[in-house]
Amino acid sequence: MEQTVRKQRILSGIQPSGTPTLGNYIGAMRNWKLLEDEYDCLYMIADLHAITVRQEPAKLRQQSIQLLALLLAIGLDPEKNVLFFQSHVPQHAQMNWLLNCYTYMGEMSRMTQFKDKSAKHADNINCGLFTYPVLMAGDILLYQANLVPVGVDQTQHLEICRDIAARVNGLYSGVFTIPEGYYPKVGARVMSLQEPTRKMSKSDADDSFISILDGPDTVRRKIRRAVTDSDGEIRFDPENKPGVSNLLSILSALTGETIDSLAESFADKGYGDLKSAVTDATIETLVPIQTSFNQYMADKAYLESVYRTGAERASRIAERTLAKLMKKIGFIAK
Ligand code: AQP
Repeated sequence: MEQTVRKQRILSGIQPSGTPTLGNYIGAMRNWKLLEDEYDCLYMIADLHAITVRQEPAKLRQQSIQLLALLLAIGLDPEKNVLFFQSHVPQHAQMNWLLNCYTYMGEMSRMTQFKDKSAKHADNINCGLFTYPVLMAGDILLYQANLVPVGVDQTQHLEICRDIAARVNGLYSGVFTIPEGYYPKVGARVMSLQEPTRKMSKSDADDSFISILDGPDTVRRKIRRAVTDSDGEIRFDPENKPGVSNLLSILSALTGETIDSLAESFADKGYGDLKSAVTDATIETLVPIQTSFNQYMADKAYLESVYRTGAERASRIAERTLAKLMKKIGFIAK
């Protein structure tokens, strides 16, 4: 008799806190496409996470719908992948409360993203920013995800998710699958063009990142102005030459050539040559995505059908896990 083996499940997400950067694309989004046949994938637009930092309502709506169009534009098939808005699946907020009661203040206060973002938004250090990793843990655990494809900036959050899952399983056996991180080999941490010792972020100053929707002239200008150093030598040395190393990593991620072979072929060239190669590779990557993005944005009814179906499919899975945990904790079933 033929047996059907359930594919391993993947959950990942991205916040609509701006337009995705080349870092989001290389570190996370483009890998999602590579996984869609082998895994059972759910990709979420993490709008609940986005409000840990103040968002302008009209802009948040616009960025959210644009992000959905971008996920389609990078080639994600909405039949194979469940694409949804986090706020459309209420189980995320419910699970968040439950898991908050199984997470310690000390654990949260060690999170580097909390420290970074509190420093950046000193006027709005809210409780949501503090418990962001608990919401994220719930996102993953609700779907019993086996793998979570993310950039390395999320390693600490993923570890906390695993700790919380193990703790809950220790109290009430067999509730959650313990997930593993899935990191890209190249480009897991794309750095800012202006401050190459910090990661590239979509909510930072405009010149520090390339947005997926930047046109060729903007890409050219931003890469021309990217910070390098004054010794003029092209080699991969992130500690002493963070700007040049970042450009080499981006080029490697976009062209598929190894960093070593790129460093060798640029060894007797200047920074201008390296920058123009990075510019060409970036434009070549982004233009087809932008063309497809514009087509999806012109069809709002289609986008709506994708996110409605996505929320229904996600909700069905999430409800099973939520109900299981609530029963184990001791709540009376509805
Ligand atoms: N610079 C980066 N290099 C590689 N991967 C990155 N990711 C983010 N920045 C880089 C990965 O992108 C995915 C989605 O991230 P997110 O939007 O959920 O949150 P984030 O990590 O906080 O991304 P940003 O761009 O820095 O957003 P803001 O500015 O709003 O905080 C994740 O898998 C992340 O690892």
